[in-house]
Amino acid sequence: MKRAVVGILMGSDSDWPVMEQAAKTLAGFGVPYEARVLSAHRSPDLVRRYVNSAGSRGIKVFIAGAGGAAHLAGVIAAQTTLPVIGVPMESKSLKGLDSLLSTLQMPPGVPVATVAIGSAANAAVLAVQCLALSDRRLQRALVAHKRRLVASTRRADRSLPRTSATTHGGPARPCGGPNPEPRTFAR
Ligand code: C2R
Repeated sequence: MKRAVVGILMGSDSDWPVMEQAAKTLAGFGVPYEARVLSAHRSPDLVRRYVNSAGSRGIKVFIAGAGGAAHLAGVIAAQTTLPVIGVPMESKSLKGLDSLLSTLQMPPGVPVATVAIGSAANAAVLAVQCLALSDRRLQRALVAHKRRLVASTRRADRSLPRTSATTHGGPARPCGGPNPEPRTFAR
């Protein structure tokens, strides 16, 4: 088995259903990773030990997911020169705004590249983009990824009712807002 190059860390195993999306996305790009539950609050020494040994073990990028007072990504960033990508978890009381701000609002000199709330898959794509800077295979895989995005958007575009005529005289869009202009341009 290849050595992990991405460390996926999370503050609790309750974060795994979201962080699993990062793992699956990395696997889709053929990027080896390791996933750990480590908490800056609950197991600070383990975080320090993990981060201090990560670079020499081959880790090149960290993805850190945490919720609420989400300090994990920042604490990792404080102790490494490797890039740290933060995933703010959606939280019950504040819907993830607490996680977002505590992951994102780092002091000057210690950045955490923060993705949207719960966007673990995007964190993985960003990690792949970091790795692709020195990896031609991953550069090609990212180009293919962009092509898939275009193809899926085109499919969605084709399946939309185009004009009021195609929806039997009803509104072109359901619920509420003003009808959009009929889209009559050629594809
Ligand atoms: P539990 O579900 O275990 O109670 O955890 C976790 O990321 C999780 O979203 C609730 C939430 O606490 C978060 N947590 C942090 C940190 N450690 C755990 N924000 C940390 O070190 O930042």
